[in-house]
Amino acid sequence: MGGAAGGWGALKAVADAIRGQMSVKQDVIALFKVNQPQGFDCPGCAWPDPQHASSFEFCENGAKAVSWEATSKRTTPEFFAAHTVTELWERSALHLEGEGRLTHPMKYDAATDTYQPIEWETAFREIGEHLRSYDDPDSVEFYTSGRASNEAAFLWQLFAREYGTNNFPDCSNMCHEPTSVGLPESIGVGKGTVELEDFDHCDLVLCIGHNPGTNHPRMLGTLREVSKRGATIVAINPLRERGLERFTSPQSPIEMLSMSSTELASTYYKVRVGGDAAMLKGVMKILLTMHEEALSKGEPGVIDEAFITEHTEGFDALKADLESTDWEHILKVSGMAREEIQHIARLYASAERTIICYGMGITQHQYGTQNVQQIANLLLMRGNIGKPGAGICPLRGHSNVQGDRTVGITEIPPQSLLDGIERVFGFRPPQKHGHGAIEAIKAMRDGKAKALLCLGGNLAEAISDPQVTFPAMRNLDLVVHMATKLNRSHLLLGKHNYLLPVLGRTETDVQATGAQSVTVEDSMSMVHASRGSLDPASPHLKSEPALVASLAKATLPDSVVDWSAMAADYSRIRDAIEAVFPAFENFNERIKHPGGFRLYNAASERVWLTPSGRAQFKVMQGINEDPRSLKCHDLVLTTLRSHDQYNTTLYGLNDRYRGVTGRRDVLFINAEEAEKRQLRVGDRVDLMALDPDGNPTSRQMKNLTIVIIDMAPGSVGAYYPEANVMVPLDSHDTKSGIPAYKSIPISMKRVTDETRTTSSVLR
Ligand SMILES: Nc1nc2c(c(=O)[nH]1)N[C@H]1C(S)=C(S)[C@@H](COP(=O)(O)OP(=O)(O)OC[C@H]3O[C@@H](n4cnc5c(=O)[nH]c(N)nc54)[C@H](O)[C@@H]3O)O[C@H]1N2
Ligand SMILES: Nc1nc2c(c(=O)[nH]1)N[C@H]1C(S)=C(S)[C@@H](COP(=O)(O)OP(=O)(O)OC[C@H]3O[C@@H](n4cnc5c(=O)[nH]c(N)nc54)[C@H](O)[C@@H]3O)O[C@H]1N2
Ligand SMILES: [Mo]
Repeated sequence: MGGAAGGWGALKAVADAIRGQMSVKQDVIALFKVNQPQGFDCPGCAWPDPQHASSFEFCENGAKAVSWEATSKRTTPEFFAAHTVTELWERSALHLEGEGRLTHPMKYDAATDTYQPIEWETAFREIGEHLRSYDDPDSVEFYTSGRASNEAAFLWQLFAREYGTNNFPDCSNMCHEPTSVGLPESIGVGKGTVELEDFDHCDLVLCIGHNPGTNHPRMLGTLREVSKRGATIVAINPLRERGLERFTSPQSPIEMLSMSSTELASTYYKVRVGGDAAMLKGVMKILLTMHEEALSKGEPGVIDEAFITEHTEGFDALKADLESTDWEHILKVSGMAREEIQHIARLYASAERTIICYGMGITQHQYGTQNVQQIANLLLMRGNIGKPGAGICPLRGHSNVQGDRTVGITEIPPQSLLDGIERVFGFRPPQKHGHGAIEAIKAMRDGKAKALLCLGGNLAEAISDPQVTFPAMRNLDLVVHMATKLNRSHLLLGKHNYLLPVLGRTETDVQATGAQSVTVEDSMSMVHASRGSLDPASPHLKSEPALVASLAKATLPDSVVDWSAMAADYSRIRDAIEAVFPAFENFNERIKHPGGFRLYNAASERVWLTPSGRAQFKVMQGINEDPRSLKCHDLVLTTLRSHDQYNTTLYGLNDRYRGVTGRRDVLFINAEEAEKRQLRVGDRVDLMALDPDGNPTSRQMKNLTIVIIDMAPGSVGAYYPEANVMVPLDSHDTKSGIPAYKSIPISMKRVTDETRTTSSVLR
């Protein structure tokens, strides 16, 4: 611990990761082409690239993601022949993916309990036959993880819709769904409104509930520039995250050599887990008071009344809600002092241009959608949307999770999408809403779902409640995974199981008309091309678009879509995307421009695509983000990513900035809370999840080791995905359905020698 984020430590960490996973020659070529005009899009995160970057933007975790994919290790048919699925199930996530890239299409053989190689054509034919045998297309679930390119995702949704369903559970349901649901109601678009350039002009950046040092490391470069320019950065997070405090830039030789670093957040506030809405309401309440006081002294007010009158609706209702919220309640739920909230309000009131960035700390709550809307309220109060240097900035997760939504991966299809598909392809897609991730698991649990097809990801481990999810998946008739590496989802067997290997971003993709590029959309609506340069991990791999097209052809013999033509030439897929979505006008031309192009974002232009044509202040009932845990009590558990992980992919067992090495079986807690319970570093505890009445349930995490960390009172943290055993399937946002991964009421018990059991978490 102790040092700044980035710097030499980051370089060493990359070197360590690379040594284990790939040969040096390839890595140099690969890394230098990441996020370059001619290179491939970094699979690490969705932070945009500076438009005119001529040199390679270094990022430790991007380099890890690339080396993980470009590894020389292989999970071959020989490997599968040597290990039964029962045996593999006992292995950790680290060891499953650690075997390297999948090389052959495989089918599960129950007699030997192993995956066996299968010819591609046989696999397609069999899967097609299974899919045609089901009476109800809504008994099939089409899952998408956010690495899929626009081209793959577009074909995927087209296939599912021609097959007859809108069942699109996807990783977005577990990630930024509150943004996709909340922001359209507030500002008429379900995306962020800022561009990278806005960071050159802002006076204030509020970073709420995200951890860029680990999850969006390239953002630190941007924050560093903001800080050097003298603008203010405020972090609001239950945990003091090293990466948000200071940063040594690997791009800056001077900082590297002098071992100095740039201070990032000038102020760091530790909000209680689940206390953001209370904090935001507190800030807005103070703004109201400041405004009245200023006006009474004849000074200009701090609320932008002209903007509110011209552009918005609902301000009076918001005001009434804020006035009726009492301070005692705000301070209790936020865990912050009134002076701290006042300080944030003053900084905000004196900044001409403010950007608010947020991540999973805001979205993954029972009121995640309302949380997002409180952020929009705060920005709208001072006209901070739709002007340079200001706006809302949700940090998307997977590198193309936003693009997948844009090109049609949604269980709630808008009319324009359905009309577009009918206009272009001549078939009428189903209108009925389909399943999101939670609904899909419930359909499997209840025996209503027959088949699950996954375009990437690791749904079983990513979603809440493995106690329900694992057996639910074993109920299926057909399971098809398209993946780069082996993970636990692939070992949850239905009756018929196929594991199909795909090309990764880093690899060349050659189809009938030659080498292909795909496209992705970053967090700021920039769409650009991505072209791999490494040799494929195996000659038997298929690209995702080609694989989806083959599945569609095998399933829909009377299809009206020319799948072969699109798979042979991805520019034909882009033509189709453009025809369905007018925002992609001139698509193939515009991606030739280095850096790509920005999709039209109405809210950025102060055009509000809400029913009334105005931005909406949205009132949230109460201030507790997790109303079902209102009765609680002392401790709320949040779930976190370590520095050595990419979602359910574990690169290793270290969490460098938080000072954890070699293990994941830890519980983060602050010194005072530990002391209250007479716990010291290294002591062991069992956690019990509480029901809404505060009674312990059978959901437990056993034998976690105490790690003392600078963290808000009443808050504790453990790692995702292990902590998902603590989250019931029905604990989710009432509006968007996102699992409430980030506020789990718990109690804990010290482990003594008599009560000690083995931890299920890696150590
Ligand atoms: N290296 C790496 N990069 C990644 C990923 C990865 O796993 N590894 N995952 C990708 C994906 S899919 C996503 S969605 C993003 C995730 O990126 P983040 O949004 O940064 O994700 P998390 O690590 O889940 O949590 C973020 C922060 O929320 C804080 N937090 C927890 N509970 C609360 C709360 O109640 N309130 C507030 N204000 N804060 C809280 C935690 O302390 C933590 O610092 O990153 C993407 N990039
Ligand atoms: N408790 C808790 N749970 C959470 C979260 C949390 O913060 N806390 N975060 C949630 C979030 S934000 C998300 S996004 C989800 C993540 O959910 P997912 O997106 O489903 O999960 P990943 O772990 O990203 O998926 C990893 C797998 O993707 C496959 N893969 C990798 N690259 C490719 C590729 O290029 N193509 C294909 N076809 N496959 C590929 C590999 O086989 C790898 O094993 O988890 C959610 N779950
Ligand atoms: Mo995510």
